[in-house]
Amino acid sequence: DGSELVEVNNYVRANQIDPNPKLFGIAKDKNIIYISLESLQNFVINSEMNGQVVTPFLNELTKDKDTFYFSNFYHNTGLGKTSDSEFIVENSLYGIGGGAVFFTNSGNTFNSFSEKLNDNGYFTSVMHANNKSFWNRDVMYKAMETQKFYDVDSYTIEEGQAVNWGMKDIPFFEQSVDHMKEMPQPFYSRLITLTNHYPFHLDDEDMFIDEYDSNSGTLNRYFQTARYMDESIKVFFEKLKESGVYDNSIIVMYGDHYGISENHNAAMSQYLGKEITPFENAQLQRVPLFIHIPDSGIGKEMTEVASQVDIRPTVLHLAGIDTSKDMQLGADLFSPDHEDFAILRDGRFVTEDYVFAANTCYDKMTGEATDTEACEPYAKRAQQELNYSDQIIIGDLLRFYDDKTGKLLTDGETEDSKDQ
Ligand code: GP9
Ligand code: MN
Repeated sequence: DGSELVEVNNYVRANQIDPNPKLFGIAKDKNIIYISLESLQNFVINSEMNGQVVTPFLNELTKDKDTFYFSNFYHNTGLGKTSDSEFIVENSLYGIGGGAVFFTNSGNTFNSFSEKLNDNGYFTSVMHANNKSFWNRDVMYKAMETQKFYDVDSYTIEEGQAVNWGMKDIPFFEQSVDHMKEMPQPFYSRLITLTNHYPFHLDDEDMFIDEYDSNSGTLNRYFQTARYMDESIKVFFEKLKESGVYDNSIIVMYGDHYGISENHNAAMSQYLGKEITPFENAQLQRVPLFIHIPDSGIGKEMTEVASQVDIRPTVLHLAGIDTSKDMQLGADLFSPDHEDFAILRDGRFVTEDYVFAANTCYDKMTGEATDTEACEPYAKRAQQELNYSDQIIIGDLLRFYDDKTGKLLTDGETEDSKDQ
């Protein structure tokens, strides 16, 4: 009957922090473009592989005056992979533990990012050149009130423009900009890339660097597809500038989840020149986050520990949209009060000083196991937060929450019954 929501609400309100007043509304009424960077892990950023730069364009952005680059940013995804990352950035909740929330809870009530933007005059969409029902996207997007899904049928795939899972990212981005030119503004669109996906195959003409030389073909090819992704983003920025849409937009790009699993630890260890301990594996769950605000001149590298649940409040605040009544578990990354804390879906977590993995508390500076007690208070909170997220989703608790007023509807009313 919604009474579980009382405790969840108390937790959310107790952890709520104020936005940074200097940045609140800095991107008001601008288009918001999200780019989901398929399988892109942070270890390739500002790195070389056998003397070859892997992500030259993104590397420039890490130093760009209009770009915030978050270098200690973690994904929160579980079995739902890309779809989990979509769920997380839309709702600032975690996916569910044992499956993909896009399949298990697509009938729920949500107070999504898209819904908030709709309410603030935005046209909202997702662009992804795959079958619309993959990951149950068509159904879930309706539940999250995304107004349009530009799926594979919105793209023309010419001879030579598909590889691996489908349409190559470069033509995908080119055609996506053409769609953007037709959209009512301001718009929010989430572009989901595809080429840098396991098993990381490319046509010869798209290989801009050589393969790596480990015993893992997967890791060897990953550097090449990551390099291709970098090129595709460069093309996207160029096209967007030509179209005129760029000047009135902000661009938020994030890695969706890891690309290289633990099955490739030996090869990873060869590349990184160190053993892949549980500590290192947790650190490999970092994905890049870029927030690009054209002509702002305020960009810099941000080193706070953060994760995907933080994107929703951060971007809404940049757009000047209040989230103080929202049932969200992330926090504004620009708030002076943002806490260094990232919770992974499997219960691992990272703080300013510690990494907790394989039931071991690691000292972050040394990577050595330390006293478990140091991690204990955080471990409780990590479990609690994941539990609250699960409760909200499994109990479909947002039915009982009026996000306009912050009122809990615990007496038999629901969001739907109220509107009738
Ligand atoms: C499929 C794409 C890849 O449409 O988003 O999904 P993933 O396997 O990464 O979850
Ligand atoms: Mn993915």
